[in-house]
Amino acid sequence: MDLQGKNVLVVGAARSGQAAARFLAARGVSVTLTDTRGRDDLQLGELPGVNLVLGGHPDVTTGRWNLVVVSPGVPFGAPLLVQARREGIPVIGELELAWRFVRAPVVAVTGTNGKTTTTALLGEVFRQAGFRTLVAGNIGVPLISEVEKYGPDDIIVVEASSFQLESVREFRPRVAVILNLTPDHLDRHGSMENYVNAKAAIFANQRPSDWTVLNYDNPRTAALARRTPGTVIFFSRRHRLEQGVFVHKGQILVRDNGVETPVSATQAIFLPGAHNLENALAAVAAGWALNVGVAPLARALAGFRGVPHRLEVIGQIGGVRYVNDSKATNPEAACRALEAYAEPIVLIAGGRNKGNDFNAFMEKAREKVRVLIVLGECAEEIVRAAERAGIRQVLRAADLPGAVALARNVALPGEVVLLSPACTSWDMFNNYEERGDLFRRVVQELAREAG
Ligand code: UMA
Repeated sequence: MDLQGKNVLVVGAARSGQAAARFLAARGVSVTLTDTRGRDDLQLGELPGVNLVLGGHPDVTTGRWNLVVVSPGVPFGAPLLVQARREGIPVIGELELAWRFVRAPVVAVTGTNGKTTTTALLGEVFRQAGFRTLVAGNIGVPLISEVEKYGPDDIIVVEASSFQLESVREFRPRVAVILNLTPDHLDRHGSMENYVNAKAAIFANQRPSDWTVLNYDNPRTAALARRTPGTVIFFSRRHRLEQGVFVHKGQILVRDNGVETPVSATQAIFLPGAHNLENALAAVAAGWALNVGVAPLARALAGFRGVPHRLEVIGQIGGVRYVNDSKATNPEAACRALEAYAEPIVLIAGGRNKGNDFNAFMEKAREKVRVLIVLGECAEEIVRAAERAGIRQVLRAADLPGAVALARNVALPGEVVLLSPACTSWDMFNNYEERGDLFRRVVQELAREAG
């Protein structure tokens, strides 16, 4: 991508925007970083050679700008971007910018839930297979910040969100993985169709020599087999496939051109829950596509301990297990967390609703949850769904430390206190990591007090 002599406007000065601006400035490109938020509300790092326009955006109708690079959190329909496109200025996302500088084969992972776990697990698979491996993207490391350090003999595993995929153009992973598709981010995408289309961009530029890994058990995902130009590898937890990766008699098997290869016993997978089995099947399919071999796959499945904020066990206090699932920012993810435990649960949920319905979540909670503690902007919406589902024990907390204190009071030995909010953190925190970190700190403090 020739950027010499170009004026580039980078929109959004959080992690992605700062990384993109730094990358461009280091290459001598004239770059301006802009954010609606002011300096005091941003955590700006060193930005040598970057012009800043903060507390609002510059005029894009002056003819000055040749390219706009947008952060994932900026809606594609934001007035500034609409105007830029009207002016004929190309608008691309940080992921697409990074793509133009990629030299390593890319495995990209998307889906409504399980992206982060599967991305991290695949990182482990390729490391076990001896590859220098970068794990980046929505998982928290903007791809642009590391992309140039990896060459053709290495591997890049990218977690790609619908926000990032909405603004790609030429992005073409060697392997594209779509784990599942259920309603999410509808406040931003407007409809399920738009959301699915954003996700489908992950394979839009693929060719038959590339691979598309799809969940056979999830109808919306399986249907994408008809749309991808890549070669499909299905995975299934429920069906014995003619071709693909599946579970049979407690074994993960790959069936490829009529030959069945056992990879691992499902019991050997460390992470709990049916959803993690699906993540494991997807990782096996992606690893298989790139010929990593059975041994590294099996080692990765047995050794991988999960990622922070995803069913992360913080500790035990008085026989009660405390689990941080702050990354569950939608009801579907929170339902999967509930399903992962046989013990009665004290659930902490609530935050900002992304346009989701809580009824099915509360139906599931009625089976699993003994006490529900709600907090955040949509607390009352959850309470109403809980009432409809017939959940009796509902408590309200003013904030997260208050919710943990309530949970400590009501939880009985043998139970699980689970933070699985089903909502984004954006009403009270900058991101789910901050929310999960606070939960961890508060629980650890309680554990110290308890001796
Ligand atoms: N802004 C403007 N103008 C606007 C709108 C927003 O200037 O019109 C500004 C905001 O004030 C903000 C910035 O634009 O400062 C947007 O930043 P961002 O939200 O993109 O934050 P980053 O730190 O760059 O984080 C992003 C991803 N965030 C989102 O998609 C919301 C991170 O995913 C990702 O880890 C990171 O890039 C690195 O790739 C987080 C996330 O919540 C984990 N993702 C969603 C999810 O997983 O459900 C999609």
